Amino acid sequence: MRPLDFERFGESEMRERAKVMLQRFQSRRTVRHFSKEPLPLDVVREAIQAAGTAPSGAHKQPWHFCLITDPAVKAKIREAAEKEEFENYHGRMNEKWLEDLKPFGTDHVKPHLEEAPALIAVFRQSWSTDLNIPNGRSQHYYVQESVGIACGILLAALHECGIASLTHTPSPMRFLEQVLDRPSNEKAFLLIPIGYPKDGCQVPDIQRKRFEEIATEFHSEGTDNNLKGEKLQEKR
Ligand code: IYR
Repeated sequence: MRPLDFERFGESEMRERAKVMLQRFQSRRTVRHFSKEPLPLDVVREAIQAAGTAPSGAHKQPWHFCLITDPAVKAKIREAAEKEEFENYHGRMNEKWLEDLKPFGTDHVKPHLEEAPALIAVFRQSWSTDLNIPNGRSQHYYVQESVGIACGILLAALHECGIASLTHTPSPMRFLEQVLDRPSNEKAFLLIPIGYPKDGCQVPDIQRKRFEEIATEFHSEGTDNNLKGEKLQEKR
């Protein structure tokens, strides 16, 4: 154990930061049309390093990130992803699912897997090698949760640095383990094309749920915690 380094802000600074923070998050959009322009990879590496700060079960850090710019590897990934996605869009996904996807205009053709200047393939590790323990295998815990959080941080970090991303889930994703020659303890988790949006890039006109729709609060009677927005401002 060592003392925590924690930066404590005054409440007005917290509110200012919260406003700026929320505006930044609200402006993040999933992008499906990328410019071929290359990215500064040092920036991408820092975003991956930020993803690696995610909390994880027993601090096992059960993730691995492959950063791919090689056109030959991207082409292989596109070919394999389109093969799986063809099956998905032509039989594996049911009517309702296809209907739900219509507004997003997706299909099995995935040009972004080659056009995006880089792909990040995220792998989850169900265990790792540790020669200091009897069977040489270190168990991992809450792997899905941990890697999910790391991916959330990755998307936020990329956005913060001005890089657009697409969370792509070709399914099944086993081909990524083969194409990228990953060890047997790793399973593909998410494929994230990244880059700058293509000129004139369009995105679906979606609305995000309001706070009241996504949150329920529980507070005791007669505390400030029961006051919302304007009333709280009045009181202060
Ligand atoms: N994995 C497919 C299908 C797909 C599924 C959902 I749910 C989406 O939100 C988007 C796409 C694809 O990537 O096209």
